Amino acid sequence: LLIDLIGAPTDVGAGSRGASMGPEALRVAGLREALQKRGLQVNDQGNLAGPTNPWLAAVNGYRHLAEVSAWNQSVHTAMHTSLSAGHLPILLGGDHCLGIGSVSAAARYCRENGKKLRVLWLDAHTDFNTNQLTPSGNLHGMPVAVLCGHGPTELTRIGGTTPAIAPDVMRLVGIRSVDEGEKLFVRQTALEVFDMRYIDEMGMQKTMVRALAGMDQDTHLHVSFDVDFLDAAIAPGVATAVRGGPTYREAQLCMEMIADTGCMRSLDIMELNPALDLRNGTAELAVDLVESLFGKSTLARS
Ligand code: DIR
Ligand code: MN
Ligand code: MN
Ligand code: MN
Repeated sequence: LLIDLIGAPTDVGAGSRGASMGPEALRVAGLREALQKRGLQVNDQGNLAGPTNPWLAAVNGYRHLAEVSAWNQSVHTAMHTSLSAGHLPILLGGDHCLGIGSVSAAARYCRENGKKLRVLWLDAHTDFNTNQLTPSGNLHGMPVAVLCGHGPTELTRIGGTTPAIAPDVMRLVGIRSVDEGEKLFVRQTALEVFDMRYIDEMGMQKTMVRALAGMDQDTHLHVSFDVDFLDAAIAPGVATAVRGGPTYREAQLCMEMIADTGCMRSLDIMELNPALDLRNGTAELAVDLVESLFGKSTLARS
């Protein structure tokens, strides 16, 4: 299995600057070396290029729509090219608006190759806002809605078919911050959300059994890991930290159970903000968790 690292150094979809430094922080934290230690072949493609962050106010409920569209077009093409070569792409974000390009690429690859898609969205937020519902205009709060066909055509048509995905391929885990208008839309859409109360009551183990249920050898699992999924106390290097998230142990179990399926074929590592981090510790934590995603375990496995 060949892994492609694809850097997307931008924060055009975020409400704070700094996620643009995420790809390099993950490299400095040793992402490539950690994967190589797992016996994986890694090809670091370097960074995609795109427009700079103009830092303007929202227009019609969207901030930086043209820039977000340009970055997502590039991400879509790079992810789709990697998948079509039979590789496993890892997108190094960059803010989470780039999940539009990434997940639409996985969806297109599945359509073209007769595979079933499952998307695991690990996040404190549902990212299901529209320009009508958003409190911020920041497009990193909208990628799940855009992927389900709700948003501007510049974004919903990335990947060819609109919508890129049906809502029933999504599983959102770790949720604990949903905006008021967004709540109703999430319920109306019947998105499958495993929020923190669910994890509190059921435990991470049962949560992941359910979130991963129904996959088989023909399923392509895309994991979109927003680093703010993690509890704010262990992951300060994100712009929208929310308390009450998964602990280190819960996050490890989550990643280990994903690895056990053997189905993961693409991954996003998003929203890491080195400007807010402490000595790159959140990047190092993300790398530690990615090792588990690729099968690192304490004991030898049979
Ligand atoms: C908030 C923040 N719901 C918004 N979203 C974030 O602006 O739409 N998503 N941080 O990851
Ligand atoms: Mn090849
Ligand atoms: Mn997110
Ligand atoms: Mn988030």
